[in-house]
Amino acid sequence: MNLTELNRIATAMVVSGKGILAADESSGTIKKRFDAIGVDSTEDNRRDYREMLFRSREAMSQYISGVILYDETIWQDAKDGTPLIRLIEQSGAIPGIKVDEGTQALPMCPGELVTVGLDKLAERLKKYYERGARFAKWRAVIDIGSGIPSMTAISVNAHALARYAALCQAAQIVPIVEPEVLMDGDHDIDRCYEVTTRVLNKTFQELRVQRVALEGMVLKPNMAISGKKCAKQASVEEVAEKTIRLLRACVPAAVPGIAFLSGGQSDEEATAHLNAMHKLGPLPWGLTFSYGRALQAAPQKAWSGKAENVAAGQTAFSHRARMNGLASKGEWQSSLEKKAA
Ligand code: 5MM
Repeated sequence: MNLTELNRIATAMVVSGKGILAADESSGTIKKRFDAIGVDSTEDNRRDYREMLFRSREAMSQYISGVILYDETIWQDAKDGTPLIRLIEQSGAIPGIKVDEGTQALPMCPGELVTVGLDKLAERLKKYYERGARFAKWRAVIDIGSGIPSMTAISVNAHALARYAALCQAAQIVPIVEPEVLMDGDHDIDRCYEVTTRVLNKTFQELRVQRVALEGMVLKPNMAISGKKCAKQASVEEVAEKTIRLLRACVPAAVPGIAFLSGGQSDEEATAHLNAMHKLGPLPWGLTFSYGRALQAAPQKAWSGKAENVAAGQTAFSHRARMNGLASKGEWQSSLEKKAA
């Protein structure tokens, strides 16, 4: 393992002013997204959509540091025969790959999930590296509800995340470690804070036990935020203050960077929260976005599966990427959204 090189890549992934495009929707998830805009989820449509994003010159070269791909996409060619992964490299962004194989029910723990995909992972990572992937992603899902999460669910998911991260580093690939505490419930921000603290502490304990080099990884956490169904929604300032307090307590400064998931926040909320956190610096790590929905909802709608809408889709993507790029420096203002509307 060349730790200097892993650290160089991890640092580039979280460079100020840029962030990560999470375009790694599995077949089931992209179908849901396409259903919402009335587009059939065919291989060609998935290719056309992602090609539109990766050919967005302004967004990709100025505001996107890396792209997380799904297995299908990393082997797919653009319409003109150029591999999609080469489009990403040509823009100056770093290609990455989702390597988990989704979730399964966790035995003995009703309602809880464990992420799978460790079998043969070493072989798969070798192939992805040869294809050009320089980082990977594995997402654990922790739900908050009555009597959950159990310590069992937190432990087995942390263990799997650390197993994955160690295998990545041995294959010279930077692991994005994503323990996502869902924001779907009716819990308040303090419950999210408490559960996320337990999840991050256990995750870093496992990473240490399994000898993962913290200097060669990126953390992708949720923010400390109210559940979507909670009657009392925390303000932007409270989310920023509690998230930074939580991360300072749980994430060692050796970690080069943190790139948030958006988790179901609206586009503008996700941007405003990241921006507000940068008002609370200086911070010991790079702090940016690794958004899926909060970067792609607008371009998906603008594109709607029509070739004549490609330019509109790219404009919408570039706008969201620029807004989040500014937020990653604490330079975003809501008036910039209105001007563009
Ligand atoms: C893009 O969505 C990713 C893949 O999800 P599935 O495996 O369920 O299809 C997801 O892991 C994503 O990378 C993160 O959750 C961040 O996305 P959001 O939409 O929460 O920003």
